[in-house]
Amino acid sequence: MEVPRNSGTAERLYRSMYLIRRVEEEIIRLYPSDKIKSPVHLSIGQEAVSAAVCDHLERSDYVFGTYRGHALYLAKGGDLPRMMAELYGKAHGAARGKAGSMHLVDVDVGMMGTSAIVATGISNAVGAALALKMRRSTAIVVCFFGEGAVDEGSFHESINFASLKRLPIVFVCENNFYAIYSHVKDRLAGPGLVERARSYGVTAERIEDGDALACHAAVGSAIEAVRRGEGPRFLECMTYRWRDHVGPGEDRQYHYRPEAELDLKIRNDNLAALGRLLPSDLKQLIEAEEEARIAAAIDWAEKGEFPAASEIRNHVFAD
Ligand SMILES: Cc1ncc(C[n+]2csc(CCOP(=O)(O)OP(=O)(O)O)c2C)c(N)n1
Repeated sequence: MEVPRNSGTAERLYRSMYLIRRVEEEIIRLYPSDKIKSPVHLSIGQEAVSAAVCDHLERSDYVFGTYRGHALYLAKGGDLPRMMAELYGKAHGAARGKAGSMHLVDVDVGMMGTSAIVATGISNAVGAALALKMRRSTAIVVCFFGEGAVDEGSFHESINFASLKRLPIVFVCENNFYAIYSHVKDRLAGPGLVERARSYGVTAERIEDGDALACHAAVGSAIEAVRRGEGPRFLECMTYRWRDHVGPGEDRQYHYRPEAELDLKIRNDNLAALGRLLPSDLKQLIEAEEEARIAAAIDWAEKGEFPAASEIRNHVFAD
């Protein structure tokens, strides 16, 4: 990994990845207190993908994600205090305290929502891309999902339609190898994920893990192609989750993945590698600024009120 001549990219990526990492470490710290009233699916280890993709996006671009959505929400510029309040189930949370970690949303910055049902966000994202195209908007859509979603019918229907209509959408598949505790090689028939996307006439590429700046450059080319109107792209971004599928804990006790595999990924931490490229005073400044934001967000979440009982039926169904 080399520092680009414009080291602003490394700085922005480090700030975004550091924020995601530290917010999730705070979630781990707070979880035993039972103040967080929501299941959590952590992205520690996977920060580079959301940070790299969102660095190329405008506020007016849309993103759709999954229950593992903290990283995407934060990288797209979602409001941090409202995210923490949502995890606490508070009335001033991103979804008024009614949705929790798996349904983060901040439409003001184009974070259109996340879904707990595997692959369901993909068809929503394609619908949004169709709407943008019909309105002749210059904005694009990026849809995030895990490699498990590529086994679902919704993925195939959606990518076929997006290709047919040449919609302005990037499909970002975060391949962390495991769907819960099942390895991709035990689930995937055929040559691979990229080949599946290509079979629908979509330009597709695999981006290796381990170099946030290389990931940033590769996703940037794909996003620019979509912006030029060249139709959808599919990116298989290799990554790795360090923690359990769900919850704040480690999962070594389940023995579903080799410990050496996990240890190697932790040793080759993308965030630490990126941090080593920055001047130490700049790195410290970024960290101090983000720590202050995180502490303020937790404080705001803790002080807020729970929703009133009379709110229970509001904003659940459309009027
Ligand atoms: C349609 C559907 N089937 C099954 C589940 C249960 N489930 C929740 S997460 C998950 C694994 C998904 O793995 P992947 O798409 O690779 O994403 P990751 O959790 O690794 O981010 C499954 C099977 C679900 N939520 N929705």
